[in-house]
Amino acid sequence: MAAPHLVPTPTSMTALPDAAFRIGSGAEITGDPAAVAALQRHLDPLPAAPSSGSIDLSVQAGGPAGSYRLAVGTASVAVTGADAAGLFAGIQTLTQLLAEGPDGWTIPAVRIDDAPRFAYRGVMLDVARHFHGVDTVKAYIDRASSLKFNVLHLHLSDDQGWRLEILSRPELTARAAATAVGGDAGGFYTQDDYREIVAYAAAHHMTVVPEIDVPGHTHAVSLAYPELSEQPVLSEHVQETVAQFGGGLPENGSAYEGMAVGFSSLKIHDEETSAFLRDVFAEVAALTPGPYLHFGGDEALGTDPADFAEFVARASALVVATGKTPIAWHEAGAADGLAPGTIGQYWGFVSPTDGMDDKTRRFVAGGGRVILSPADAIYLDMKFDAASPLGLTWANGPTSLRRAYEWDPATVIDGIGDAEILGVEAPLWTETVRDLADIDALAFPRIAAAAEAGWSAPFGATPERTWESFRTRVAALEPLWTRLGISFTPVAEGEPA
Ligand code: TNX
Repeated sequence: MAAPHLVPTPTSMTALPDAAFRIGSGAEITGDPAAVAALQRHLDPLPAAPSSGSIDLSVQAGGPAGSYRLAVGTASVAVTGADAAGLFAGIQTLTQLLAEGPDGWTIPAVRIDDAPRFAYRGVMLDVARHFHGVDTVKAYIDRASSLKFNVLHLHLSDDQGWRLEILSRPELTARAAATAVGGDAGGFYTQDDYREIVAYAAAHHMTVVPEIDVPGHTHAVSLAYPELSEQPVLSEHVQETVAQFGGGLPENGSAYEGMAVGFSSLKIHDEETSAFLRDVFAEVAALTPGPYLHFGGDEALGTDPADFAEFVARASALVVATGKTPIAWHEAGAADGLAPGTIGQYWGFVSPTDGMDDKTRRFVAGGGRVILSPADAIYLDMKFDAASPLGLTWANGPTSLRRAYEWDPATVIDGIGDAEILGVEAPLWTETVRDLADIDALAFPRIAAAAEAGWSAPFGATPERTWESFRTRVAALEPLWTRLGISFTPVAEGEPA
């Protein structure tokens, strides 16, 4: 019996010799009502056909958090989650097992025991460089949750726009949300929109992590509250980016439509800035049921290191005061005085450079853990080959599907192994990404490699955790992705021989 093709590959799977379970859209599904509805949505498009038995979806406390067992026989299907998230994960597996053959749709006879390696399995969507509306975000939640991601990090503010309504600071969306990179239309989420995203994510067992990026990446604030902003620092890097990508130099008070980074900063020492952060963090925290609030801290290139350290220490304390656990990009690890337990998000390379690993280790010394987003492996906004029409190349050139796959979270930073790693996150920055089709073309199939890094056994630890196995398994998902309307890049195209 050849084993079915699954991504992320499960902890253990036994293909059974029994005849497959036959299924049609009218199949009888019993058990947990939310799970029944979730599976029903996947079966609805199938043709009506007699099923060979019933499908039961239930929660039975016992196994590790997020785990499930799945048993498919000729006459019955049972998915048992250790909790609701585990059951939902099991349904995603079931969806991948559905296959169309000469006799209609079937599920192969199989037993699976499966549990996630890491608790935090994230995707990030930058809705600041280009705004992506509620429907696009929901579509990305559908996609990510089908691969067992359980965190959606939204990058809600940047130089090019402020994307979340803040009632106590109304000028942010009134004056700083209308445009995007390249002069494209902007947009923002009302608080109701945001609640709708949070609820949709929760129904897909995903937690929303909101990011308000400070003290840099804040040019948009200068349009709304100029008194809070320093003048742009026009470094050589900024000038080079403008020369390469266009967009003009940033000027306070005018919308920024280019792609340069690192030129903007809030005023570090002003009490007004602290009051601003207090107001913004309070509203974002109140809207967000999840435990985390990300305060950015990356690429404050024009800010004096001592000022930066003072600022991120204060920002982390202000996040703690809202009752949330702070997350920051790894640069913030340089600061003494970060709130204990602050989580660091590493975005250096698979082989760390420039002391980025030192900064990341400091979060662990402070009682926090680490999220790994190595840019030259799982930045989904990198081109997959030099000819990709979309994407950037700064992270060691194009990132092939193979490079996205061949790394392991526990070997990126010395001293940071599974115990110190909260999880893995695949960011999608959107300087070049305008709509869902662009998102799909860059994210798929590489997002599947990130899913496996977050869920499955360590790279190389099992025969399935090899490039050869993954390449076959991920290509086998293409018919499912087609059915789901995903505009993926074909595996063969993303991975030239
Ligand atoms: C670096 S990664 C950034 C973003 C850019 C991205 C483009 C990080 C924390 N900052 O501001 O959008 O590169 O790939």
